[in-house]
Amino acid sequence: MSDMIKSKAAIAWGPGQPLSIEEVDVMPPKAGEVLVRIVATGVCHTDAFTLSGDDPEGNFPAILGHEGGGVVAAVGEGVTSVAVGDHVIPLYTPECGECKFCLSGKTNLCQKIRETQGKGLMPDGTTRFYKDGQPIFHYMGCSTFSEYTVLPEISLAKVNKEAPLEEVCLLGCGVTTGMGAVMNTAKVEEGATVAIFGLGGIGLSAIIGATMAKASRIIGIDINESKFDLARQLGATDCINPKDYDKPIQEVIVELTDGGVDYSFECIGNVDVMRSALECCHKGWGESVIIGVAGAGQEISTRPFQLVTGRVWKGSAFGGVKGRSELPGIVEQYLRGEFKLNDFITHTMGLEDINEAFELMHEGKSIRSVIHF
Ligand code: NAD
Ligand code: AHE
Ligand code: ZN
Ligand code: ZN
Repeated sequence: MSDMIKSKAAIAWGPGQPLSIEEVDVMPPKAGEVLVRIVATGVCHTDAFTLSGDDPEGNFPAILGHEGGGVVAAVGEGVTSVAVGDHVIPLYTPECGECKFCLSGKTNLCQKIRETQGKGLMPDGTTRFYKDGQPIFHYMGCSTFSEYTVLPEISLAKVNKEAPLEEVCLLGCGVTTGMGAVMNTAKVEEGATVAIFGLGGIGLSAIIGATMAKASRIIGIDINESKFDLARQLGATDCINPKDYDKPIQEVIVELTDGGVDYSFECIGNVDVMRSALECCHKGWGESVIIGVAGAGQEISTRPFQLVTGRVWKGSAFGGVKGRSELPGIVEQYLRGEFKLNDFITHTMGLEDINEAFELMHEGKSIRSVIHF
């Protein structure tokens, strides 16, 4: 394929501005790259975080979106692992299989293209998107808020065509992240006690993971009580609103759980809550996993004594999942009915209404809005 194509896309022209729906030019995929027609994409809080201007890596103008599902429309020279017509999920955490990180077996954080990806560029240092000749940046290597997007081959998981892309797009970020943080990062075991801070798409997925892991107690914490019904349906045993207490929420949880939980997860991006999440863990062994993304310049703190006395602080990106080798299997689990995705889809809309998806998120009215192209 050698011609550029026209694509409907939502452009983020600058921080804090609504997205603008425009027609962009998409250049053909170069060697090792793939053109994908996006069928559906979720809107994750990280898209809003970058749009807000808080992301130190935010580049503008850009096409945001990183929770998509699509169909391969064309392949560049040398691409062998996917073909036209394959169903794919874009990966913001690629898997090259040959970098030091991939070979370590200790992390899913492939670094092969991380530098250019963080600059909003393809691995060769250029962009495939233009508007009236002006280059538009890629985002997280995905840019799923465009009908057509170009990705490196290593940033695509090929998945079963039976799976509805309008639902499994959520496995491109939110659901995989929450479930994976519980299963892969923390490795929650049967009978463990768990606290999950923030019951959006990520926190609710962490509840699914904790339920699958047969945790004995799953405490959901949120300041928006409208999230509690679904949290309970998915397996939360307790739902707590910190605003109902006149003492720090970590003290409440420590009292409720005879000394603290075995595992906690921060799914908000609030550094004060990250501290609470660590400090509600049991002395001697409790582990707290940070999933939420905090803005530029923010830092976490606690008394080192919290760690000296055995609590562990760690983080998780994309649930520790290696996208190309593991995501297709997670799609199969979904197809076998091991977990549901439609519970999360509170709203669907066309790309022209994407700003409404951001408003619903900020108002706390949605879990996931899914954009259908
Ligand atoms: P969301 O907006 O859907 O959910 C956040 C939830 O936190 C909401 O229910 C909100 O009411 C609640 N909340 C806000 N402030 C709170 C507080 N002080 N105490 C208790 N609850 C509070 O967001 P999401 O899409 O679920 O994403 C959650 C976070 O995870 C974001 O920071 C996002 O950037 C991050 N994230 C990280 C990864 C990763 O790989 N590490 C992946 C996806 C998302
Ligand atoms: N660019 C930000 C950090 C953003 C961040 O932490 N992203 C997560 C994924 S969030 C998905 O919704 C991630 O995977 N991080 C690992 C990585 O390599 O980006 C900043 O602070 O600079
Ligand atoms: Zn995300
Ligand atoms: Zn790699």
